[in-house]
Amino acid sequence: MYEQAARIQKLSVAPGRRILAVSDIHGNLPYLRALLEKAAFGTDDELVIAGDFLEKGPESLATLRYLMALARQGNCHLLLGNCDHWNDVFHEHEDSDEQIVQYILTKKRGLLWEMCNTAALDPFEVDDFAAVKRRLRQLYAAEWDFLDSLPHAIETEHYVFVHAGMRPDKPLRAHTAEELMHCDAFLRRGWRFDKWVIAGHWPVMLYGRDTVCANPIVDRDARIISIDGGCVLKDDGQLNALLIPYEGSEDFGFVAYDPFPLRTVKTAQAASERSYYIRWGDSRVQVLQRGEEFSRCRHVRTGYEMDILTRYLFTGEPITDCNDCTDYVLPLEPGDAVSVVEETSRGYFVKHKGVSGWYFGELI
Ligand SMILES: [Mn+2]
Repeated sequence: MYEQAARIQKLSVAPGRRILAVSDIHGNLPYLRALLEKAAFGTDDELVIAGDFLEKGPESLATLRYLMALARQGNCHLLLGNCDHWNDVFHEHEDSDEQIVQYILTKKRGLLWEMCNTAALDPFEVDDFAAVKRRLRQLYAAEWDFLDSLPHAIETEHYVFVHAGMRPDKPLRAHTAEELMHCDAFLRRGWRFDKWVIAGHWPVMLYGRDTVCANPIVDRDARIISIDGGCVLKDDGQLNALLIPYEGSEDFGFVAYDPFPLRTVKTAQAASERSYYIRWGDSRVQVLQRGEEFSRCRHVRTGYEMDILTRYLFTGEPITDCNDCTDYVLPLEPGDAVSVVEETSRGYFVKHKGVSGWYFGELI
């Protein structure tokens, strides 16, 4: 379904206008609103939404409509990610229907689920999904037309914005949609570019080794900027806006939003000498001792042992997968601001400047 040639949109940015890039909102409208407010997004800025604004989170339809309204103002530009390609699915013939129905019924969220609910169509009663598709196409014509109009990449004079990545060995316009939307671990491929490539899709913390950091990664050798802060997908995730002061600038900054309450560190704490980050895709652990609040676990692949919040374990089995977690103890000074992700009987799991870890002292 993605074998089609990628649609590329050229964007010319007037001198002096700031560019903001946000990716992977995943239906989290409150984060998006708060982030744009924090970044003081206004009519003098250009905003690029680098795909995956839909699915996984709670408000795909409202997020889509909010972005449609911003786009009508003329300074918000969206491109499609792998979670936003529903329109292409709609144009496919019926072989894909069964998959779509399965997706809706197992996830019970996402754009189609919300559209069905809003239109009082019961997706559980579906036996003629082709008819449901026709009905949704009629009822939400404006939304589908808007999605239909979106490109897979946006190119300015100095930057290429894509959802997941691109190849260095061919021009942007020679890519398929699939190549731009499904390039996993883009930063790990050893590719370098002439123009800066700004991409989401792969939560940036997955590039970390033993610690968890949600801030954008600017790789100046590769000329790649990875911006997905793990919004919706990670318990301690955030929504990032990359800030480019003007077209051609390499003075990249960012603002990030997460909803966790801010507190102040009272007592200093040194960093742990070792730590590990158990993450999605490599999260199989053996439960050595299951406790009420924490369980002692051994990461199966590496043998690393740590205590994990018991509710982070996916099942009650002795071998199970778990939420992303770390035992890293953050280096902190009195007066440091931290946001509190988890409050436990042992201490706080916090974020400090985008880095997640434990704090066992007192907070003000
Ligand atoms: Mn994606």
